[in-house]
Amino acid sequence: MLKQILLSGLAAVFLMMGAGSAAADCMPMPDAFLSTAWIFSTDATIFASPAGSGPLLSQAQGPNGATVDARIWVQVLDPMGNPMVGFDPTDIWIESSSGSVYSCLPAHPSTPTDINGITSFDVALNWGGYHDPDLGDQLIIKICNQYLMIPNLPLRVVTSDLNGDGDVDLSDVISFASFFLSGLYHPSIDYYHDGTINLSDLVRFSSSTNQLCPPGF
Ligand SMILES: [Ca+2]
Ligand SMILES: [Ca+2]
Repeated sequence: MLKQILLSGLAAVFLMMGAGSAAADCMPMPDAFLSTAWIFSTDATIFASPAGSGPLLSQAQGPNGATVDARIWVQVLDPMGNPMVGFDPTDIWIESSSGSVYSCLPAHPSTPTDINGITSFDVALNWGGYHDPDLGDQLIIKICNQYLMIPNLPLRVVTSDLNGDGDVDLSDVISFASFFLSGLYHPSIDYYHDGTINLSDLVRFSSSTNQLCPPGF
Protein backbone atom coordinates (compact mmCIF):
# COMPACT_ATOMS: atom_id res chain seq x y z
CA MET A 1 0.00 0.00 0.00
CA LEU A 2 2.80 2.34 1.01
CA LYS A 3 4.59 1.50 -2.22
CA GLN A 4 1.47 2.37 -4.23
CA ILE A 5 1.15 5.71 -2.43
CA LEU A 6 4.81 6.50 -3.10
CA LEU A 7 4.48 5.58 -6.79
CA SER A 8 1.33 7.70 -7.11
CA GLY A 9 3.11 10.61 -5.49
CA LEU A 10 6.10 10.26 -7.80
CA ALA A 11 3.81 10.07 -10.84
CA ALA A 12 2.10 13.29 -9.74
CA VAL A 13 5.47 15.00 -9.33
CA PHE A 14 6.57 13.91 -12.82
CA LEU A 15 3.30 15.15 -14.30
CA MET A 16 3.77 18.52 -12.59
CA MET A 17 7.35 18.68 -13.87
CA GLY A 18 6.11 17.88 -17.38
CA ALA A 19 3.47 20.57 -17.19
CA GLY A 20 6.07 23.06 -16.08
CA SER A 21 8.44 22.31 -18.94
CA ALA A 22 5.67 22.29 -21.54
CA ALA A 23 4.26 25.59 -20.23
CA ALA A 24 0.75 26.09 -18.97
CA ASP A 25 -0.29 27.42 -22.40
CA CYS A 26 0.18 23.94 -23.81
CA MET A 27 -2.61 22.60 -21.60
CA PRO A 28 -4.76 21.88 -23.52
CA MET A 29 -2.41 21.21 -26.40
CA PRO A 30 -3.24 23.43 -29.40
CA ASP A 31 -4.56 21.50 -32.37
CA ALA A 32 -1.85 21.09 -35.03
CA PHE A 33 -4.40 20.48 -37.79
CA LEU A 34 -6.84 23.28 -36.94
CA SER A 35 -4.21 25.87 -36.03
CA THR A 36 -2.65 27.49 -39.07
CA ALA A 37 -0.04 29.97 -40.37
CA TRP A 38 0.19 32.14 -43.45
CA ILE A 39 2.00 34.99 -45.18
CA PHE A 40 0.06 37.60 -47.15
CA SER A 41 2.79 38.15 -49.76
CA THR A 42 3.15 35.43 -52.39
CA ASP A 43 6.89 35.55 -53.16
CA ALA A 44 9.14 37.07 -50.52
CA THR A 45 12.83 36.93 -49.71
CA ILE A 46 14.46 38.00 -46.47
CA PHE A 47 18.13 38.59 -45.71
CA ALA A 48 19.32 37.01 -42.46
CA SER A 49 22.63 36.73 -40.62
CA PRO A 50 23.91 34.89 -37.53
CA ALA A 51 23.58 38.01 -35.38
CA GLY A 52 20.14 38.84 -36.76
CA SER A 53 21.16 42.14 -38.32
CA GLY A 54 18.93 41.77 -41.37
CA PRO A 55 15.54 43.43 -41.91
CA LEU A 56 12.37 42.50 -40.08
CA LEU A 57 10.03 40.11 -41.89
CA SER A 58 7.69 43.05 -42.52
CA GLN A 59 10.53 44.59 -44.56
CA ALA A 60 11.16 41.62 -46.86
CA GLN A 61 11.48 41.96 -50.63
CA GLY A 62 9.51 40.72 -53.61
CA PRO A 63 11.12 39.44 -56.84
CA ASN A 64 11.71 42.95 -58.17
CA GLY A 65 13.21 44.38 -55.02
CA ALA A 66 10.06 46.08 -53.76
CA THR A 67 9.45 45.90 -50.03
CA VAL A 68 6.80 43.33 -49.12
CA ASP A 69 5.32 42.41 -45.78
CA ALA A 70 6.31 38.80 -45.09
CA ARG A 71 5.20 38.64 -41.49
CA ILE A 72 4.20 35.10 -40.62
CA TRP A 73 0.74 35.07 -39.10
CA VAL A 74 -0.33 32.26 -36.82
CA GLN A 75 -3.74 31.35 -35.46
CA VAL A 76 -3.71 29.08 -32.44
CA LEU A 77 -6.84 26.97 -31.99
CA ASP A 78 -7.67 24.37 -29.39
CA PRO A 79 -8.98 20.89 -30.32
CA MET A 80 -12.53 22.29 -30.32
CA GLY A 81 -11.56 24.95 -32.87
CA ASN A 82 -11.74 27.77 -30.33
CA PRO A 83 -9.11 30.56 -30.38
CA MET A 84 -6.49 30.26 -27.66
CA VAL A 85 -6.34 33.85 -26.42
CA GLY A 86 -3.24 35.35 -24.81
CA PHE A 87 -1.13 32.35 -25.85
CA ASP A 88 2.52 32.62 -24.80
CA PRO A 89 4.59 33.55 -27.92
CA THR A 90 7.62 31.67 -26.58
CA ASP A 91 5.71 28.43 -27.22
CA ILE A 92 5.55 29.29 -30.94
CA TRP A 93 8.62 29.29 -33.18
CA ILE A 94 9.97 28.82 -36.72
CA GLU A 95 12.23 26.08 -38.04
CA SER A 96 13.26 24.96 -41.50
CA SER A 97 12.86 21.51 -43.00
CA SER A 98 16.15 21.95 -44.82
CA GLY A 99 19.39 20.70 -43.36
CA SER A 100 21.23 23.48 -45.16
CA VAL A 101 20.06 26.22 -42.80
CA TYR A 102 20.18 26.70 -39.06
CA SER A 103 18.70 29.06 -36.54
CA CYS A 104 21.00 30.47 -33.85
CA LEU A 105 18.07 31.55 -31.72
CA PRO A 106 14.44 30.47 -31.98
CA ALA A 107 12.31 33.20 -33.51
CA HIS A 108 9.03 33.86 -31.71
CA PRO A 109 6.02 36.07 -32.42
CA SER A 110 6.19 39.57 -31.00
CA THR A 111 3.06 39.38 -28.86
CA PRO A 112 0.69 36.86 -27.27
CA THR A 113 -2.30 35.82 -29.40
CA ASP A 114 -5.24 38.23 -29.64
CA ILE A 115 -8.94 37.60 -29.09
CA ASN A 116 -9.01 35.55 -32.31
CA GLY A 117 -6.00 33.47 -31.29
CA ILE A 118 -3.85 35.31 -33.85
CA THR A 119 -0.32 36.69 -33.56
CA SER A 120 2.55 37.28 -35.97
CA PHE A 121 6.31 37.01 -36.33
CA ASP A 122 7.93 40.32 -37.22
CA VAL A 123 11.53 39.54 -36.42
CA ALA A 124 14.99 39.62 -37.97
CA LEU A 125 16.14 36.01 -38.27
CA ASN A 126 19.37 34.74 -36.65
CA TRP A 127 19.93 32.28 -39.46
CA GLY A 128 22.74 30.90 -41.56
CA GLY A 129 22.79 28.72 -44.67
CA TYR A 130 20.34 28.91 -47.54
CA HIS A 131 16.62 28.22 -47.55
CA ASP A 132 14.65 28.10 -50.79
CA PRO A 133 11.00 27.02 -50.97
CA ASP A 134 11.44 26.44 -54.71
CA LEU A 135 13.90 23.66 -53.84
CA GLY A 136 11.50 22.04 -51.42
CA ASP A 137 12.74 23.70 -48.23
CA GLN A 138 9.79 24.29 -45.99
CA LEU A 139 9.37 26.70 -43.14
CA ILE A 140 7.96 24.84 -40.19
CA ILE A 141 5.88 26.51 -37.52
CA LYS A 142 5.93 24.72 -34.22
CA ILE A 143 3.53 25.29 -31.35
CA CYS A 144 4.33 23.51 -28.09
CA ASN A 145 6.91 21.50 -30.06
CA GLN A 146 4.38 20.08 -32.54
CA TYR A 147 4.38 20.89 -36.26
CA LEU A 148 1.50 22.79 -37.79
CA MET A 149 0.08 21.01 -40.83
CA ILE A 150 0.26 23.92 -43.25
CA PRO A 151 1.09 24.48 -46.94
CA ASN A 152 4.61 25.66 -47.76
CA LEU A 153 5.09 29.31 -46.87
CA PRO A 154 6.42 31.37 -49.81
CA LEU A 155 9.41 32.86 -47.99
CA ARG A 156 13.05 32.47 -49.07
CA VAL A 157 15.82 33.11 -46.50
CA VAL A 158 19.22 34.15 -47.85
CA THR A 159 22.06 34.48 -45.37
CA SER A 160 25.62 35.69 -45.31
CA ASP A 161 26.81 32.52 -43.57
CA LEU A 162 27.03 30.73 -46.88
CA ASN A 163 28.56 27.52 -45.57
CA GLY A 164 26.19 27.43 -42.60
CA ASP A 165 28.78 26.90 -39.86
CA GLY A 166 27.64 29.60 -37.42
CA ASP A 167 29.76 32.56 -38.46
CA VAL A 168 30.57 34.84 -41.38
CA ASP A 169 34.28 34.45 -41.84
CA LEU A 170 36.91 34.09 -44.55
CA SER A 171 35.32 30.92 -45.95
CA ASP A 172 32.11 32.83 -46.59
CA VAL A 173 34.00 35.78 -48.05
CA ILE A 174 35.70 33.43 -50.52
CA SER A 175 32.37 31.85 -51.49
CA PHE A 176 30.71 35.23 -51.85
CA ALA A 177 33.57 36.58 -53.95
CA SER A 178 33.45 33.52 -56.18
CA PHE A 179 29.76 33.98 -56.88
CA PHE A 180 30.00 37.76 -57.09
CA LEU A 181 32.90 37.82 -59.53
CA SER A 182 31.52 35.04 -61.72
CA GLY A 183 29.09 37.48 -63.30
CA LEU A 184 26.36 34.85 -63.03
CA TYR A 185 23.16 35.25 -61.10
CA HIS A 186 23.23 33.20 -57.93
CA PRO A 187 20.11 33.51 -55.77
CA SER A 188 21.92 32.66 -52.54
CA ILE A 189 23.80 35.99 -52.64
CA ASP A 190 20.94 38.14 -53.95
CA TYR A 191 20.76 39.67 -50.48
CA TYR A 192 19.12 42.86 -51.69
CA HIS A 193 16.62 40.75 -53.56
CA ASP A 194 16.03 42.42 -56.91
CA GLY A 195 17.02 39.72 -59.39
CA THR A 196 20.53 41.03 -60.00
CA ILE A 197 23.86 40.74 -58.20
CA ASN A 198 25.46 44.10 -57.65
CA LEU A 199 26.81 46.55 -55.09
CA SER A 200 23.63 46.43 -52.99
CA ASP A 201 24.24 42.74 -52.30
CA LEU A 202 27.89 43.37 -51.46
CA VAL A 203 26.85 46.05 -48.96
CA ARG A 204 24.53 43.65 -47.15
CA PHE A 205 27.13 40.89 -47.10
CA SER A 206 29.83 43.25 -45.83
CA SER A 207 27.57 44.51 -43.06
CA SER A 208 27.52 41.06 -41.47
CA THR A 209 31.11 39.85 -41.87
CA ASN A 210 32.68 38.56 -38.65
CA GLN A 211 29.27 37.94 -37.12
CA LEU A 212 28.73 34.94 -34.87
CA CYS A 213 25.67 33.29 -33.49
CA PRO A 214 24.82 34.81 -30.10
CA PRO A 215 26.14 32.90 -27.04
CA GLY A 216 24.29 29.68 -26.37
CA PHE A 217 24.11 28.47 -29.97
CA1 LIG B 1 30.40 30.53 -42.28
CA1 LIG C 1 20.48 42.03 -55.65
